Amino acid sequence: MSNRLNVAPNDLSAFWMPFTANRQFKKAPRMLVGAQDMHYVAADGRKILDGTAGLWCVNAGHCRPKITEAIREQAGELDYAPAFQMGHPKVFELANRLVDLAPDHLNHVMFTNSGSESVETALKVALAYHRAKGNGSRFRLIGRERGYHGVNFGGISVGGIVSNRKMFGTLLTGVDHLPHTHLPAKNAYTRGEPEHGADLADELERIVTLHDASTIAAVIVEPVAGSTGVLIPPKGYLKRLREICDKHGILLIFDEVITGFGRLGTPFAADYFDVKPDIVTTAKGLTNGVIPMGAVFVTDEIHNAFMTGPEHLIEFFHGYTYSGNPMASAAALGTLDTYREEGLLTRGAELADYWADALHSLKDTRHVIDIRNIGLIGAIELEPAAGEPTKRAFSAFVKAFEKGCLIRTTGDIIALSPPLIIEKNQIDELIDTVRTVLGEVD
Ligand code: PXG
Repeated sequence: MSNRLNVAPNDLSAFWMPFTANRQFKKAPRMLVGAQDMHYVAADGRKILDGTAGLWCVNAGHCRPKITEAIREQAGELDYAPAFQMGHPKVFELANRLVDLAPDHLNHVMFTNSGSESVETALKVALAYHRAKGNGSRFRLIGRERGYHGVNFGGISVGGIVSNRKMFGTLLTGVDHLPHTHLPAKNAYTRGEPEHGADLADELERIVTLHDASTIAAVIVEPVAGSTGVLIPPKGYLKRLREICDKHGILLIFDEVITGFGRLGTPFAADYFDVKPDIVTTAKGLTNGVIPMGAVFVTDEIHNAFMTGPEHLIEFFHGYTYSGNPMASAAALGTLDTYREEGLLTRGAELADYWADALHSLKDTRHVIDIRNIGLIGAIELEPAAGEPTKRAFSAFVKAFEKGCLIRTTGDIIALSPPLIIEKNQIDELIDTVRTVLGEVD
């Protein structure tokens, strides 16, 4: 570890931190100064067990050698190549590797720099696809209550988390929302996919009846809703959505920014649920979180709809300066190598039962009102403190950090999503810490 370990910045006010209680943080900062495998190192030198894979992204664990080396080499070889009208070999190699890994029907990929950009890209592809096919009247985008699709305008429009939307005016027009699938009265403490709620997919029929199918371009959902506090789709729900979309010529977009790259014990959630989305958005685990990058997968049908007209013309007016840039491409290739060599994209399936047992052992712990799990994702929902929603979970988060574990909270829900390299004794440590912390918070 470097000798910078104990050096704390002396002024914290300049940096307006994202999605952070800035004033609370700056009074008692939680600084991370190092990381290796399953652990962070805090500024006071303590090792912190990472129960959240950073922000759901460090799937292979921290500072993995293949990834570090790939970045180091790339930085000295080709730093940047223009993304438009020029190419470099690694981005093509990456695209090939990714479509090999993705479900069979997804054969083309575009690159972005974040999950939010992947979502904007997917929504724009959906609209433009219909227009290219002569169906320009399909302009509506359907999201879902409690959905999280990043923070850009398209994403918050189809998203369904009120605090992410309410400050920002009219958003996109022509958007409607499916109901969320959280049915605690019927499904509390379910292991894996809940029994009740597949019929909520039929709400799409109601939306189609209201707006007419000829106005609807796409439906976007997270296969497992993450940020809102882990809502696992009821059995049969996603297949039903697919059927209704097919019936009405509507594209189905899976936002796999969290579920992509092994989180459920399969490479993608589309594999886990055996559903074929038309478009899949990813980011996070694509580069193990090390360098920002996202990827959007599409079918041949969508891709080929654009490959018309004179060949010297740009087919799709969209892209970013850093789309598929060499450093991110190298990081992604190093990440895919690491996943493959260590079998990480299916390791979640091997650990899923142990993980589920450990989580559900918290059932009778103080404050707990529901526990949910799938793959290597877990959620522990707490009874909110009277009159002070979110405070109890936030206190648990702060206390867990003091006790050497990084957990994540959203509202009064603790969400856990450790790196896929976690060992069973570390699962025990994480869950025991949560148990202790819940015994201590008011
Ligand atoms: N879609 C989904 C499904 C996501 O989970 C994004 C899009 C946006 O990705 P970017 O890279 O633009 O942040 C996300 C991001 C949390 C948490 O703790 C979740 C996300 C980001 C930060 C925190 O739940 N998801």
